Amino acid sequence: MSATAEIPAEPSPFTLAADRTALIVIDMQRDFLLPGGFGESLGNDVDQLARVVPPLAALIGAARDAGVMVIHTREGHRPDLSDCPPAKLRRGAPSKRIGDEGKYGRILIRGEYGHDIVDELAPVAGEVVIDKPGKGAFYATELSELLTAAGITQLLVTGVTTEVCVHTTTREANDRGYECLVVSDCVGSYFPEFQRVGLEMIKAQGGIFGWVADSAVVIPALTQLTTPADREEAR
Ligand code: C5J
Repeated sequence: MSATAEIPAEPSPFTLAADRTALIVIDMQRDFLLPGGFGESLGNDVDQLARVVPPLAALIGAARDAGVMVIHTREGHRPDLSDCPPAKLRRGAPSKRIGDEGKYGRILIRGEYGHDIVDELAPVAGEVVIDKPGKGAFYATELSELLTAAGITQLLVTGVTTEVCVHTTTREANDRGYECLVVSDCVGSYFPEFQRVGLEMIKAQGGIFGWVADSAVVIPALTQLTTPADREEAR
């Protein structure tokens, strides 16, 4: 077993350290991804997000096999909306707002069907799920303490949407000193242009707040961190 693996990322190679890395899966929730859900009610093309699911499922599987910590997040609020700022509540299409009844229950409310993670990417026993009221995963959550306690210094960042919660979380993490590699085909935007530019922004200027690589190179690096015996043991 090797403790590190080199990923041919942009703008420069990224050295993945097995025991210091966590995979963070941001907001792969039914409300954002499923037809008829909140995301679609805002006029978005949910097919743009659906394409993230297969490569992300493979990446999560590789991280689990490598013993890399997997952390899931969900954007949402308490049923009484006490943690939802009025400015956020007022935003969006007037027909459908956070807390309103939607196709999958009350929109972005904890405990509702739509608030939970899509079946294909469901957390397994022992994986942490962080409920966050904001776009960034560090704001008003226990994420920072969790990562510090686990000795994590690198994040593989995935999920939706690229230009909103993925960017906000990556920027927050970068400012806190984490090395962030955003996995390009495992993040998604409703807007192809935002996807393209969102990824460009991360790796521009010498990697101004992160690295970018696709799962075709990240998965083999994760696999390199394990031996077949390790993988067998992890099952
Ligand atoms: C948005 C998110 N776009 N998870 N949330 O409102 O990116």
